[in-house]
Amino acid sequence: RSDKPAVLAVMKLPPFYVERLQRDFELLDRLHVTDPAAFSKAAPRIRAVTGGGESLVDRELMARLPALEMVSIMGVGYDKVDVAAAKERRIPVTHTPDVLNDEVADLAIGLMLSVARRLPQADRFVREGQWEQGAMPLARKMSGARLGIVGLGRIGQAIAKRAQAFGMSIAYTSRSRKDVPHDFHADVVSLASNVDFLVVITPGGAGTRHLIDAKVLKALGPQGYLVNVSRGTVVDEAALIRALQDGTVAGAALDVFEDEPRVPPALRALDNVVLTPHIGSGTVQTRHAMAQLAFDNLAAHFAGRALPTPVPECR
Ligand code: 8YV
Repeated sequence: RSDKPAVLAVMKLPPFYVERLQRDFELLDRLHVTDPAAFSKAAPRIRAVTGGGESLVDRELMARLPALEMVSIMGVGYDKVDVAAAKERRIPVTHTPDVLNDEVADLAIGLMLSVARRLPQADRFVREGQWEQGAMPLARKMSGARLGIVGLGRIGQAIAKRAQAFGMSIAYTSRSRKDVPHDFHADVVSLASNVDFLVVITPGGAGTRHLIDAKVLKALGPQGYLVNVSRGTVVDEAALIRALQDGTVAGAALDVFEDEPRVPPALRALDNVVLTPHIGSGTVQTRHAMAQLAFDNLAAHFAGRALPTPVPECR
């Protein structure tokens, strides 16, 4: 047993984050699920928890950690962290905003191009020798099309900046109007009615659950594309599958799903979708930057310094 502060990892962390943590902390790697007996023994001395953007850190887990002082999330989303429960015990929660803005925005643009120009299908078309039977059917243009962004936060604004370079018109809906040169829509149905691409980049959680539902998809229409790089919970997945099957919308590109890593077979069977496994921030450079920032938050707390990036509710 070391005299370093004990930190519980609640998800499988990347090796470079594990290595950095182990220099300064006693890292207990998912002990709460791998070894309940050892976890019960160690729980009274666990002083911090760290995990990813989809990690569950609920009231029940926190109640088992009487010495818990802080939660450091390696991700910008923290919708499965019970921040209210943490605040009741004056336990700060930190996350890793900004370092991944460009990465997620790049993927959103890549997904828009992929679903409109059918890039995965084109790749398969060549690989499967279908080209020998004739040309691929025509796709749809992205440059100059109308983009609607649901959630114009830091990542949403990075997406808008990229889309402007593609000559796209930009409209958005957000909790509040922003000081930006883009058309604001008070609700998502109004936005969906007036765009060709609807890109979802809101936070997850109860407040946005099924924000994109059958009504929104109908408004988006048979030449519209849905792109989701936020959280799977923001989209009513069953309604989306029906809309894709019956042509209510032209297609969808999804990086997040309601029950990751399980993706409904009906969705995986569709030809008018592009599916990626929650890789929004998934590059070496960006995940290293996220790990460094998650570590810096832990180090700051235990050194008694101001936290670099507390979540908005803990500022
Ligand atoms: C995950 C994400 O955090 O940043 C987020 O909110 O969704 C991802 O970047 C990723 O699994 C790294 O933990």
